[in-house]
Amino acid sequence: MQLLLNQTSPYARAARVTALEAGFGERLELVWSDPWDEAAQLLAANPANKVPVLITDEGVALGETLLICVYLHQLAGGVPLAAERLQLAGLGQGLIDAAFGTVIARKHGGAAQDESVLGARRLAAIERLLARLDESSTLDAEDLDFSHYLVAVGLDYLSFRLPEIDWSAHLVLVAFHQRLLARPSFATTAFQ
Ligand SMILES: N[C@@H](CCC(=O)N[C@@H](CS)C(=O)NCC(=O)O)C(=O)O
Repeated sequence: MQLLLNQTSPYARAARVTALEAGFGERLELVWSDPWDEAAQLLAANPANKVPVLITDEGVALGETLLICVYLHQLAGGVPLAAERLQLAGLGQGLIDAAFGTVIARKHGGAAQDESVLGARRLAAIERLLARLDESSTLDAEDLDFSHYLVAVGLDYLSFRLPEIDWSAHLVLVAFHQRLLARPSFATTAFQ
C-alpha cells in the first residue's frame, strides 16, 4: 500500500495514524507529495489534487480521509463502528475542516479572511465543535478507533497552526489530547 501525504496535512496525519494503529506500518510506503506543486503522481492518483490518497495493494487510489480510514479499519478486521463513533468521526473531521479552512484562507488571502462571512463561520464552528466534543462520552474509551484519531489530530492541528485559539478550559479535551499524543503513532507523525 502507498500513502500520498505531506507532513503538515491534518487529513494525511489522521490517515497515517489510522494505518499505524491498524498495524500496517511495515506495509505502508509513504509517498511525500505536495498538492501545491502539481505533483504528477498525486494528480494521476487523485484529480482533486488533494492529500491524502491511499493506493491499495490492488492499485485502487482512494481519496478522502474518512473513506481511507474506513477502508483501513475494515482491512484490519475492525467491526463496523456504532453510530456514536461515526458521530465522533464527523465532529473530528468537522474540526479539521474548519481549522484547515481557516489556515489556508489566511495563507492565500491574509488575516482579513477571518473577518469575512465564511471566515467568521469557520471560527464559530471551531468554538462550537470544541464545546460539543468536550461533552462527548466516547472520548474516554479504551478501544480507540479512527474517530478518536481524527479528533486528536484536529486538536493537535489547532495547537500547531492556530495557537491563539485557547481551548485549555475544555478539560476533557486537554486530557484526551495528552493521552493520544503519548501514543507512538502520534509521536511518529508529529507536525513539524
Ligand atoms: N476532503 C478531503 C480534504 C483533503 C485536503 O484538503 N487536503 C489538503 C492538504 S491538508 C490538500 O491537499 N489541499 C490541496 C488543495 O486543496 O488543492 C479529505 O478529507 O481528505
